[in-house]
Amino acid sequence: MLPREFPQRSVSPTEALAALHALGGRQVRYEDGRVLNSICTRPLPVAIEAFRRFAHTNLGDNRLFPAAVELEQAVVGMIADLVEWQGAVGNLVSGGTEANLLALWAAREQGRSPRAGRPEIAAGLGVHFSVEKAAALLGLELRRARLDGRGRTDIEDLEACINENTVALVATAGTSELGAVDDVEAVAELGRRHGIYVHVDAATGGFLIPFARGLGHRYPRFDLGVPGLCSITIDPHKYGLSVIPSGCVLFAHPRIQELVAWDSHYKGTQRHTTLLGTRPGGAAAATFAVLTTLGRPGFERLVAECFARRDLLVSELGQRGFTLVTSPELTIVGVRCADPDDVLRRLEEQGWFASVSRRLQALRIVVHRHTPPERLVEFVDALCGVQQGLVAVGGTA
Ligand code: 0PR
Repeated sequence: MLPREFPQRSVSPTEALAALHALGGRQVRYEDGRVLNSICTRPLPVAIEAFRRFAHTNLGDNRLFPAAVELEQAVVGMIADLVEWQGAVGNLVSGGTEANLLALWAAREQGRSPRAGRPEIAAGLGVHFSVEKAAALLGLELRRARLDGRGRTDIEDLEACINENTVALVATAGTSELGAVDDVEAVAELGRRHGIYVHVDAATGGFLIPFARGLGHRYPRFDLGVPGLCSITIDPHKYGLSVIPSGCVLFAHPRIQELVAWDSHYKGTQRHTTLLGTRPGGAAAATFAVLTTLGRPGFERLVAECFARRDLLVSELGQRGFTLVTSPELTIVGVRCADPDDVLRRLEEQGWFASVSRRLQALRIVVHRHTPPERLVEFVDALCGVQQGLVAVGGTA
């Protein structure tokens, strides 16, 4: 147990670091290949080094750290280019939660009208819980539409959720639960028809889909050529291999971003368009380092590798008689189990970290670069062992 009183004596940096080193042993290491619940991974070494070099910089102060702010805007431009949102404006933020919050804040402001009634937003049931948090903070009612058999928002049901109070529709390009990709074009069309703001949450899919397309996979479009899209979330700290905290929000037009712009207290300091004031320049440097060292070929290799592993996992699961919730579009696999909580607990006792979808009551397995193919096969062996154990003790798994 670490001390919780304020230190009354000083220790050397070596001692402080030794204490941290000792703690490392109590955490799960991505490198062991047993983390199957996380969309995040160990950042590339170059990202960690870049973060270290810019650790003192603050994106909230453009006068002191113009280079960090330039790095931020370069990265925003690169990400906009990647998802074909050229000309969009945006910021690096703390993650998907802040990005979704900013987007829905802008939507609420844009949708303000003298109409009576509490403002509402509508999204599919697969929407990330960060949207629930944003709705709670912004005083928005969240209406949820059914999903189709593949975990995508049912567009007819989404339209049925729209009423005169609706200020935004949220489409997800890669749900955290199943990696499902909504028909964003259809959601944008609803937005246009009803005059409603459309936000795309590509926190998880943003760094997968553009490269997977390059490998021949097909997904719905969510580029700016789709009329009606207003903002998008894409997180470098997920499949972008950057450090935590690195999220990104883009707005289709500066006038939308203006809705969440605040004058600084100080003359000569930029207007803030993020929730946080003091923001890590280290994150901008780290993401810059990752995007430039990997480039499109590096990311395509990575995504090809993750997809090949996913296919291996799916085939191993199929051979052992497991049923999938649906065939995965990205790197998240849902597996039907009679008692997924028990399965999860038993797997965890053996050092495997998967997760359980609360809504689907299914085991959720995330494939990432830190889990090599042989580990995935071992994992399926462990899963079989656990299932057989449950049946042997009279369970119905
Ligand atoms: N939108 C989507 C589609 C997401 O998948 C997530 C996070 C967010 C928004 C929110 O992003 P931040 O967490 O960056 O604010 N998805 C992961 C999830 O809930 C977050 C995560 C990552 C959880 C690693 C655990 C973990 O080990 O599954």
